[in-house]
Amino acid sequence: MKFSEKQVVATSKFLSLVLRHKPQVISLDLDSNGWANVDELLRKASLAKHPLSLELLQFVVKTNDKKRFSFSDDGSRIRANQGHSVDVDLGLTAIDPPAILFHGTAERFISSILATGLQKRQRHHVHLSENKDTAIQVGRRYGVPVLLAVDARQMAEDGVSFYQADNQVWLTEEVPSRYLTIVSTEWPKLRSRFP
Ligand code: HQG
Repeated sequence: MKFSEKQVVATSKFLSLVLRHKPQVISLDLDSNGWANVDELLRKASLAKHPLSLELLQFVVKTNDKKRFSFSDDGSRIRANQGHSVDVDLGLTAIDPPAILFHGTAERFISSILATGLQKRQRHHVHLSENKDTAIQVGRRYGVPVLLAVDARQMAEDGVSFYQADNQVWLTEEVPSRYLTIVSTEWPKLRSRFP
C-alpha cells in the first residue's frame, strides 16, 4: 500500500468530520445535496494543516471499508454517502426494504430504545443493515452490543418509507418499539430483564 494505514484512517475521519458534521472547521462549502468541490477541499484542508493530495483522497474513497464517500461522475465533487448531521438532501428515493433489517446498539441504550423506539438522534436517519454482523459491530462502538431485529416489512406495509444509501446502509426516519425485537446480546442477563 502506498499510504500508511494511519494516514488513511486519519483522512477518513477528517473527511467524515468536514463532509458530514462540521464543514465550517475548514470553511468548506457543501451544496444542498452535500457535495463539496474537490479542489476547494484539497486547498482548504491544506490551509487547515491537514495536507491532502488528490491521490490520497482517491485512495481513501476507493478503499474505505464502509464506502463512506463518493465522487460525482466527473470527479469534480465529493460527498459522504450517509451519516450526516448537517442538513443536506441526499436525493434518495424510497424503496421497498427486505422483510427484516437489523440495528446494533449498546446494552445501556436498550431500556430507552424500548421506551421510545429507535431515534435518529444527531443524524438524519436511523441506520439499519441487512447483515447481522455489521449491526453488531456498529453496536459495539458504544459498549456491550445488542442486536435488534426490525420488522421492516410491517413498517413498509404501515406506510413508513425506507431508503438505501450508496453504501447499502438502510435508512428510515424512526423505528417505533413495536417493530423491534431483541435477537441477541452478549449479556445473557438482559433477556430476563427485558423478556
Ligand atoms: C442509539 C457508523 C437511546 C442507537 C455506523 C445508537 C453506522 C438510542 C446511538 C452509522 C435511541 C446513535 C450509524 C433511544 C437510538 N434511546 N439510544 N431512543 N435510539 N439510540 O452513531 O446507528 O463509521 O448516531 O442505537 O457504522 O450507531 O460513522 O448511530 O447506538 O452505519 O460511517 O443511539 O455510523 O458509521 O449513534 O451508527 P449513531 P449508529 P460511520
